[in-house]
Amino acid sequence: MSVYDASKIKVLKGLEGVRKRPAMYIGDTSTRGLHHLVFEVVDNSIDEAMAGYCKNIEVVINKDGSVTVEDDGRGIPVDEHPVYKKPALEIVMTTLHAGGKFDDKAYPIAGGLHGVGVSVVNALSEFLVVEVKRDGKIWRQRFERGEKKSELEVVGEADGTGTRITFMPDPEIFEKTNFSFELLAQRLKELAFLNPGLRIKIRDERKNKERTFYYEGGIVEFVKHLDREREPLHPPIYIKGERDTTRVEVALQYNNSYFENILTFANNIHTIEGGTHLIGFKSALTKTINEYAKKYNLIKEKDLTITGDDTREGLTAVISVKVKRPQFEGQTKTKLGNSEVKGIVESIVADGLMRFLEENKEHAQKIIEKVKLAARSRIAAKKAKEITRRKSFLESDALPGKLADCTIEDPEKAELFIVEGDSAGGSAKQGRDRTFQAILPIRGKILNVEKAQFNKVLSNDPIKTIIAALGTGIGRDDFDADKVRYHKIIIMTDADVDGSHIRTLLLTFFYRYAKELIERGYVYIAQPPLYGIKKGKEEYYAYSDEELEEILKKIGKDGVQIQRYKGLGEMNPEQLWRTTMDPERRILKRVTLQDAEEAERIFTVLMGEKVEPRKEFIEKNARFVRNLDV
Ligand code: 0RA
Repeated sequence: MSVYDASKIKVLKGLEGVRKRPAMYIGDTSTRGLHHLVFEVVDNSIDEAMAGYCKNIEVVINKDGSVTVEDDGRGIPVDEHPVYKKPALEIVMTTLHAGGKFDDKAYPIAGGLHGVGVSVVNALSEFLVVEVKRDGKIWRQRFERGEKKSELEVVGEADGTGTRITFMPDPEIFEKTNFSFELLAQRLKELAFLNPGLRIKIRDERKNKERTFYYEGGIVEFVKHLDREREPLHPPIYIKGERDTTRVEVALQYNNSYFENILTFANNIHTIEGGTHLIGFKSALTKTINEYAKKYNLIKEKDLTITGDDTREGLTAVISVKVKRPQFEGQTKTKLGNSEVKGIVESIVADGLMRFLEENKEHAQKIIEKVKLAARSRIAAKKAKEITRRKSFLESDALPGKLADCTIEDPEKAELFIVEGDSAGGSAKQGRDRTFQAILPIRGKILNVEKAQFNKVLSNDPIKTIIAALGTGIGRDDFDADKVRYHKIIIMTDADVDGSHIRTLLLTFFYRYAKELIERGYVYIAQPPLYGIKKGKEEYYAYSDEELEEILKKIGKDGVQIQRYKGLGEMNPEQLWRTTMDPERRILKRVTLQDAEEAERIFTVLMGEKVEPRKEFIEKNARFVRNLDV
């Protein structure tokens, strides 16, 4: 057997493995995995940008549902590989873990599921066409399900260089193959913030939609963007440094809210679980602020100490590190593990921050006032609690009157439906299986916890009832996830703009005050149907417009009655049970930390004073929640 044959067999085996166990390579085969295909290709273009060769990336969702990613990088090499005797491009497309670059990448994007290589995208595509502009020519090659369908050939003349990859996700692999503009745009925007000067375009040929992301100012603009609806206390602080082969960039800004919002990235990957870069940052912040305050005798009270938490109240920050050999750990492989990074970030941030404070005394003054305020209210809250001592109703065992509890007491089997409005609550109470399903109707305005102080949160009726029903208590010192009375907490709201608004408010509450319940996977969103379809005695339910089309195709349009459900109240108890509550038939979307974080981010805009962006955002948000993935 020749070398060529031998390698070919090995290659096919590799890509067959990808098709047999796609989840091992892209996480899952749902919406998330599907979109991962695009990011996988884009990551390669980003690598070109980080190496200084690429200025433009364009992502197009084509009319036929395929996606094209084009960049103006160097182009995948087309010359023949000396050992394998085939074009390098073919090897890149058909060899697992060939990654892309043969040379040692300076800062490889290798986080979690990233960096598995374009060959994985190739394996999972019904077809994939790659076009390369290099050496004055346009080269092209086609593959189907990872197999070569044409030889690499010259198809034209080119000026400039670049790579264009078009692929159609394989419906044999993916549950759904329709791409979401919003989902792609969100990540591309993030990448544009993280790579200043890089222009990233996304176009949706299906609906003539287009957006361009380009940020000269990088993460400083990112921080401004995150705080765009808040009141900043000073202009963003930018710190940059490099040690050994680790590059560190931080932008931070205090605003007049009470929450911390720190986003961390390692090699462009959003490290949701944090890691050593975050630890180093926090430690530098606590240390430097205390040092500065002490040096200038800014704390007059004897017993006022500034804790780490105090230094992060109202702080928005973006931390971006580039690490030569990144180690990603944690459940979702989004936690940076490299131990050397902690000290590097710590010393770079401490130096940079101290210099800023020294050179900007007025801003420093505001920051110190802010953290002192945080420290004082923390101490005051603790004292107040010690004085009253009595158990507040939140910690007592009394359940709220509105709660229709279930009979089962085992939290693992118990479900809590949080339902908006009394009428839907009534239907849910009648339709439920009372052995394991509890119903909590909520009425009244749910507070936007993002803008409220803790005591305000505690006096908001809907939130009080929810905390009491959950049984967890609330607050930094009192919340205890182990006490939760239900392992499925299901948010059930109308499928309209108001419903999505309420859902966002609830998600924000959970994100800020009961994060651990989300992390444990206890929080869900119910999916009521959008349409009820009747033909004679037969009843059907459609959960999306596509599904409605499918059903109509199947049953025909004659004599069909279609009802568009605007609210849960339009369904009778039996219908609500059948479509939305029955574990055998319902669809539940599990809320992930990312989803909640996104809801929280959406928030500042939702609640903003400007009416237009708010309207637009409610609409977008409605779509976002619909796209939530299990
Ligand atoms: C291998 C080697 C080089 C670049 C690439 C792959 C490359 C891959 C992709 C995938 C999408 N866009 C891409 N752009 C480049 C280095 C080429 C050289 O040294 O000239």
